Amino acid sequence: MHDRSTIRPELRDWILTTTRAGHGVPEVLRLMKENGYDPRQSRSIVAEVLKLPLAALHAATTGANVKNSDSLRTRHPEPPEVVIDGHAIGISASLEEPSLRVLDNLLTRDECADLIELARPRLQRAMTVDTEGNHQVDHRRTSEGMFFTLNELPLIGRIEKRIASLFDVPVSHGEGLQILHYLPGQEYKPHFDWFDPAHPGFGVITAAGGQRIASVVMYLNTPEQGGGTAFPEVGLTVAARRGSAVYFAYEGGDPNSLHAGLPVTRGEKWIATKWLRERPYSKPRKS
Ligand SMILES: O=C(O)CCC(=O)C(=O)O
Repeated sequence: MHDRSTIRPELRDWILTTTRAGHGVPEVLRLMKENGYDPRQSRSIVAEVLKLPLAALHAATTGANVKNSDSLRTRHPEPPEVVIDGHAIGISASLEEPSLRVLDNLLTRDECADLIELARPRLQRAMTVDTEGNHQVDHRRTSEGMFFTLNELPLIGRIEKRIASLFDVPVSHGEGLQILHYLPGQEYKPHFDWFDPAHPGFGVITAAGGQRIASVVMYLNTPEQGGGTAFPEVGLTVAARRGSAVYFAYEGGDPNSLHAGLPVTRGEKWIATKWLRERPYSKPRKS
């Protein structure tokens, strides 16, 4: 990912002036290459300056089929309440850019408690995925976590089916449910959940399931203080409340989907995260 703070102001101005003068992105990239810029880095810089989805820009300039999800756009529930299998889920807030919904009562109190107790003995330092597709310890992510496999237990299968019905994305497109536990001071600094097509490991990370298209962060408890999920590009912080969740979609790599797990300042925080892919990620073990 390109760090926006490192883009020189003169370069930013030149990109804006050149595109406003009618030159297309491929022309801008060609000129940058002529001036010694690495093409991958240029794509990332241009996407950042023009606020373009990086994946779409990558496809437009390389012909790569990085986004194959037109037939699978996540559908967002619009009414204030949706009932799935007798379970009523409220929608208390929504945004369009990024596509974001705050959902109340996605999980019951018992489901939250059971997920925590099932995960507790299996917790390990949470990792991130590096540019080669390997899992790594990362100072930006200081919580502990674990993964359930798809449909590992009836409880997991039930939650996965609920999410699939709510967003109209098949269960098989989901990664295994991840549980994270944060203690005071622990956090997950701002990041994107989608994978940058400019990174060398993109092919490896997306070989199964393709690109990530949406995330559902479910809060399993209410921290005493802190621990919300912040979306700094749109000035929104979603409070962590037991049973509620924030869903956000970023098909095409929406820069507004930048988000962070804010530090817990008192108490602890437990979440369950489901990442959805554009294609089947794995087959459920049981039906
Ligand atoms: O802890 C949170 O609120 C956000 C977690 C998160 O961003 C993630 O797991 O990708």
